[in-house]
Amino acid sequence: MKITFINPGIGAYPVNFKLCMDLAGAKSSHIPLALATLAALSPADYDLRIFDENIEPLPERVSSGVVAITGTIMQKKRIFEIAKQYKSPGTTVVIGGPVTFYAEEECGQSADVVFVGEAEDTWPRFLAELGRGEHSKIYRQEGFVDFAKSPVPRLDLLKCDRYSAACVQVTRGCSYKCLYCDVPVKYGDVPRVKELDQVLREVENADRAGFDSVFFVDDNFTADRQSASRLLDALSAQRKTLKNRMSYYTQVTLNVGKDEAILAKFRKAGFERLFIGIETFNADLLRALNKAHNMEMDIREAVARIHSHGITVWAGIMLGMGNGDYEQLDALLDFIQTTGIMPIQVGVMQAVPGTPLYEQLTRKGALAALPSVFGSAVINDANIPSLTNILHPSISESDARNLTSGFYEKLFLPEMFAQRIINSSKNSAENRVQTPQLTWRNIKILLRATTYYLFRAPAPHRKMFLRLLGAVLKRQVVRLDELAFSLVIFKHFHEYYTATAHRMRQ
Ligand code: B12
Ligand code: SF4
Repeated sequence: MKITFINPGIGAYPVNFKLCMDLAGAKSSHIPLALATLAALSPADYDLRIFDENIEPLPERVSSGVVAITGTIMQKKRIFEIAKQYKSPGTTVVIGGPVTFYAEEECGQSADVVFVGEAEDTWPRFLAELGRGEHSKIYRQEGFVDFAKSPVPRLDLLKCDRYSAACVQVTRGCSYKCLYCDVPVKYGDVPRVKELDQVLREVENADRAGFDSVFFVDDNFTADRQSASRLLDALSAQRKTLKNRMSYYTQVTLNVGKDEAILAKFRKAGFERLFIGIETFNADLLRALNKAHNMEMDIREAVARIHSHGITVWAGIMLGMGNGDYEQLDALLDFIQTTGIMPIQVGVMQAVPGTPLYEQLTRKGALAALPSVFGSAVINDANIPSLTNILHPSISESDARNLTSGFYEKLFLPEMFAQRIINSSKNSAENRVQTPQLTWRNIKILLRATTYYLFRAPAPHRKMFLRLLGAVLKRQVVRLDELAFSLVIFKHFHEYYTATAHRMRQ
């Protein structure tokens, strides 16, 4: 049996770094882990191919028994086009992935078979049933799979040299219950953890495949602190045995700031960045979002503490949470500047079906009827129906758009960004200089970034680059590895948020 797995192409989004891949020397930032996992769940003697439209054109036609398409809600339109393109009498077209959580019916209209939820149990069952000619239309995971059953993903089927980073998933689920978040709902509120040995094997595979960077894609890496701590120790020990000097990053909660021991372990294991949903500095809002764990210590101090371990805080910030947060945008900007948070993902809050927030707002009658439940999840599409599906009595849609777009523009002004890098260095690990590893790959990235800033970038960006070089000479910036990274991603952030702000105003 031949199976063709497909990851549909997607435009620029805040954290897919599409607009700086030219500097990074890759076609796409992260591997499609779901497809490599599904391939590993398929019988080894099947003819398996993975195509990722983000790194290569898709074949015009495929002569495959099964075409299996993954994707998020943002890829929906393209998923359906591809499903249509490959539909033919001898081919079973299958759609799975996060998109099916929210668009199950639509997916069912485009595909022969739809998978909802995790597929470690359902995918092998489907293949067996297909072999007997008796498969179902919908495969739905009831409850949660035994995560120990999730196999080592087949990186050998990916064109690894076209990606910046590999992905490894250690846990699924989160025991917190932030009001707006679908992770505990979709993946469970008791974290499930993969076997430590398997995680190490997956990292080793990434190393062998030539990666020097791994994103641990857990929604909350320290959800089970004990096993996270054990894994960090094991990763530290493993580091010396790897071919490449690995740099890691993952997602955690802000209260990691009060845990000096685990921060030291993160650093020792090679973690450069931690993505943290800070969302807001407003205590009332955090409480309303059921996110009091962000206030277990002073938020500024928590950020400074993490920076002091030589680890970059990568913040998720949300707007449109009500209670007048739009009136506090200047204070929010000041918070971001003074804490020196460089990479930031800013979004407008939406009520995702299945979350406590969605239930609450439905009861209150505060949800707009939109063509897409997500409103701005399709912000890159030509017709943005609305910023969000949440109705705010205190602010009009046009005011919200103006304020949000103004905020986006200011956040990635070159002078603001440069100052943040300098501010973040103030706390960096006793001002210890950290240099990027001088591999041929990194040298090429540095050369590309330097050429870009000196000769191709707009004048204010060149000025920012020169100011930062000056700051390095004055030892105001000491994390040179992170500076190189920041200069690369700034191009993406600036272009993305400027273009989005522009579209929002239209
Ligand atoms: C890693 C990650 C990324 C990476 C890499 C994405 C990539 N290469 O695909 C980066 C950082 C680039 C990224 C970007 C974004 N992401 Co993201 N990301 C994730 C994250 C944390 C892990 C995904 C992952 O690899 N999981 C591990 C694999 C093994 O699990 P899985 O994908 O769920 O697959 C399982 C099942 O779903 C199923 N399955 C999946 N596909 C298919 C296909 C078939 C045919 C079948 C049968 C089964 C099946 O089988 C798998 C095994 O059980 C998830 C959160 C999460 N917990 O999953 C969010 C998540 C996928 N991202 C999300 C979002 C919103 C985004 C962004 C828009 C954020 C932004 N504002 O910029 C962007 C753009 C999306 C894009 N596709 O480019 C949302 C998607 C929401 C939705 N319902 O569609 C998620 C679910 C987070 C959330 N809870 O909201 N993301
Ligand atoms: S801590 Fe993060 S993953 Fe956990 S419920 Fe809150 S937002 Fe979701």
